[in-house]
Amino acid sequence: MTTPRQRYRRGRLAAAFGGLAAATLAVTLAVPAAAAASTLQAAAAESGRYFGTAIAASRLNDGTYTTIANREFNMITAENEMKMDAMQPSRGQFNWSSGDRIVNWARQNGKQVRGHALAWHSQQPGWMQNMSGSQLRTAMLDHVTQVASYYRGKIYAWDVVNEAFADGSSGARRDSNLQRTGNDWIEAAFRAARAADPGAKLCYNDYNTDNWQHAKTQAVYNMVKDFKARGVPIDCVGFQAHFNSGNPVPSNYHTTLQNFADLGVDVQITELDIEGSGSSQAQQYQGVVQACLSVARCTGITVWGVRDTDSWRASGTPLLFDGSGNKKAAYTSVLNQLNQGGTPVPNPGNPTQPGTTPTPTPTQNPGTGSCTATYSEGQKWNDRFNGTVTIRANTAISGWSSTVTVRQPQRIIATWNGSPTWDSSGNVMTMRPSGSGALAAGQTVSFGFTVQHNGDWTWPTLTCSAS
Ligand code: G2I
Repeated sequence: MTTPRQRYRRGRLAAAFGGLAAATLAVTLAVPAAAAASTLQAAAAESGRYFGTAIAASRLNDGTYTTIANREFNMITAENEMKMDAMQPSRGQFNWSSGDRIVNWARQNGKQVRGHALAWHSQQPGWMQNMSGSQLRTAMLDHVTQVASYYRGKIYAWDVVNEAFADGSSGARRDSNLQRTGNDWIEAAFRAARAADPGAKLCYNDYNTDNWQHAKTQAVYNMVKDFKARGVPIDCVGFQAHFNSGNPVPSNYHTTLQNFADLGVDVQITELDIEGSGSSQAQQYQGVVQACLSVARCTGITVWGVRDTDSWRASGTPLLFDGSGNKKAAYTSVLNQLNQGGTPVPNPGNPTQPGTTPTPTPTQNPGTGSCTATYSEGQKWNDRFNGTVTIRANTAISGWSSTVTVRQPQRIIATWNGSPTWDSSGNVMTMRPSGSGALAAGQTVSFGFTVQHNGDWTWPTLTCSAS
């Protein structure tokens, strides 16, 4: 009898040693399973998933809070600081300070960031609440572009649009000033976000979309299906997962997550909290974790706060730590369930569909450039991946240089087919041709590198500059 965790580890070993003889494989099967992980992030990482929390900038001075957050979580969402009203309090005047505090804290501690949220009917600054029509549409798209551009390269996934569907049985869009600008406002927001930060996964995020039978769930599903069919750039769907006795975890939760994943998007549990206490709360948490672990494209879980007292609904004691920072029964059930392992996430962190040939992402040309750098994925291992950059001369050029920027905690550990130099941070490699860089118009040349990813599978960002 094997546990799912052991089966998972064997799968990874078998994959890692694929191609070797069965006799060798038999030896690898004898390797004992590692001890259970002791933190949420480490346990989730065993199957390629992240475990995150919402963070409030105002609590970053609280040592108990930051100690727990740093130890247990590796994905951070700003609870309020990156919403529209916080980011652009006056039209055209952006206030990055609180958002930056959270993003910087996350990055300094080796964590990734979910951006929340670019466009939402709620938490709009006053000046936007009073707008309508094409003026509002333009202002919304400008906001999406500015914010996603500012944080470009630092965001694992953006909640591009939040809560755009109505509750109840209508299956309709929620009425809002944004909706009244035209039904295509959502796809317009996604296109603007993709253009601004091509490396971030782009999510639609909502609540009350957990039960597969509900009209709202079906309506969101149909929108995502339509977006995928028409090529609207959507990579993921966020399930907020705010549960209580009136809105319990549905028994068909796994079905919901799997059906969305089958559309070709990642699914993420983005704002999990469950009101209650003791073993009943613990069991419900376990059920949610189990549902995510059983869906290959459920890439991670975020809880909506650290301690009960940090919660937006503190009286419901909905989180994993009590007000003193002690682990609750719910914490233990989540950790144990994560330690059972799950269906491994294919290509964690990668915005393209697993198993498909990745479409190279053209970089923005830096001004004078008459060359273009495109990235394509190479082989992947547990701890590292290879990438290839193809330089294409758009006109005849006499030389080129290309920067490859990885983000902490990633590190480039090997390169080939070029002469690299490095900036002081070690994150930016500038590659130049080893010999002559002259290329005829339309000619291409490639170089490659290995990234030790340390849990972050985001593609590097590229530039190309010609001489
Ligand atoms: O309502 C729960 C969540 C539902 N999904 C979207 C999330 O963005 C939302 O989060 C909550 C925050 O947890 C609250 O903290 O969103 C609320 C509204 O944006 C947040 O509440 C706000 C209060 O409305 C403000 O009065 C307060 O100044 O929190 C602010 C900071 O404490």
